[in-house]
Amino acid sequence: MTATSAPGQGAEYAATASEAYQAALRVIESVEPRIADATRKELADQRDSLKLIASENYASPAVLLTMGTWFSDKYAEGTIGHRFYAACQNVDTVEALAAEHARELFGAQYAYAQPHSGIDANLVAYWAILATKVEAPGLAEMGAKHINDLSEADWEKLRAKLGNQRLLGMSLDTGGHLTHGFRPNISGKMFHQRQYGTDPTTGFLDYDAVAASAREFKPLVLVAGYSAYPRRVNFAKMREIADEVGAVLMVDMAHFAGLVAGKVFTGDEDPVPHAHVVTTTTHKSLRGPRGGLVLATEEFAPAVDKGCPMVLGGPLSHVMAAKAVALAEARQPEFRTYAQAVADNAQALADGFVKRDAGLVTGGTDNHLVLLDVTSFGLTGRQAESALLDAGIVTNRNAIPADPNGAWYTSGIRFGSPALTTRGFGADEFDRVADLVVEVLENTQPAAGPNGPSKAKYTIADGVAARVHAAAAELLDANPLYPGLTL
Ligand code: DSN
Repeated sequence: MTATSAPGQGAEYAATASEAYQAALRVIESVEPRIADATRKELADQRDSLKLIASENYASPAVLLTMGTWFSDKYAEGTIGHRFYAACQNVDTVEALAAEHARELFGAQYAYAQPHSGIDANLVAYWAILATKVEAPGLAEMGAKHINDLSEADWEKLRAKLGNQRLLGMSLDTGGHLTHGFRPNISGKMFHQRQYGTDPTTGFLDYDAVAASAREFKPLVLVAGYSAYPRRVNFAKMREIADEVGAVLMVDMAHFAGLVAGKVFTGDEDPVPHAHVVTTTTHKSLRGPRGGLVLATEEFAPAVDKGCPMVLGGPLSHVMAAKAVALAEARQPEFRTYAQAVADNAQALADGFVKRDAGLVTGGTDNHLVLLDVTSFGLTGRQAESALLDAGIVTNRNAIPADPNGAWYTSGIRFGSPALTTRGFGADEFDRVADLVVEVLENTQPAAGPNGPSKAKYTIADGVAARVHAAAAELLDANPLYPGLTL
């Protein structure tokens, strides 16, 4: 395994993976050649572009191959050793290993590997909190042991109580996630929600303002964590706030789980010792398969363990197997080197932007992501995203705090370092990436629209996209994706 590249075990591992994929594609091709073609093209596209989407990465061949097995064919609703289907002994092995690796890696009391995605993990967490803090005491008050024993009238009372709880989370435009109480998302519908933001001057999280809002609103759930906030969070402080108002602290670490696993975030910045419940996806900086995970204290573990049937259906056993493989990789010492490089590289990218006078939300980063305010180039996020794509740079547009262009066109571009760090990029390459991004944006203009400048259309000065594409190709060729893998 190299220090920062996709974890392989040298040339033999790469050659074996290559053979495996060649064989798999021949099998697929014999049934639906267009899918084999699309699969080859996807690898080529991922190889030939600068992937800077903060929530993406490149999982190892071992992780990817683990997903393509007959575990996909097995139903296993229930939990380890307690299934609603027969013959789940091998799924039990898989799920127990995924949970064990997660507990050991993060130092958690309990881990649940079934959620199919981040939103599923958050739903399991919300309903586990409601079950523990509202349903269980409500049942006790009514003198019942199980909700099925309640009269219709009592059940309606309990349902009304479950649907009348409060959640305080970070707002979408300041970097929170839509599952943290955004009204169009179910989290904003099932809870009375209030959102906290960042300081309008600095862009940093203002803990005093969060505390003031929590004191006034008295939420059952305080959610910390982010998708587009380029700074670290002090989870010890968030726990103090939660304790003061009697709230449960839930942390969604989907974006930075790799930095927690790799011990870049420790002490007050590690959510696991401070939160009651922690959720994550497994495919972002953690570099595993696409899926979710919940960590919990013993208090919430029994309710989280009932994620199925509470919120989930049959677990994706093939993906749980791949989670176990990815978590085993993340427990290797090399993963710490990788995680530190992710943070160092994001810093190099931010420094590269700052020295080229590009405006950054909060002025920099101390995690894995950088949020560029593209109004400094006279562009919307949509125009910047498209122009960068023309030059082989894959990013996503993102709202910035109090975004004048709204959530569709936006005024920001979010960059992340996890994927290119996996390819082996270091600080010099990330500085060069900043240079290429600025070259594209400085040479892009909004096109004229019927009522003034368009928010979507743009023009790039002649030759710039091709020149940047060629320069990006040099960086990519020097840091190949899945070296040794030919299709
Ligand atoms: N789509 C993920 C992200 O990009 O942050 C989270 O939902």
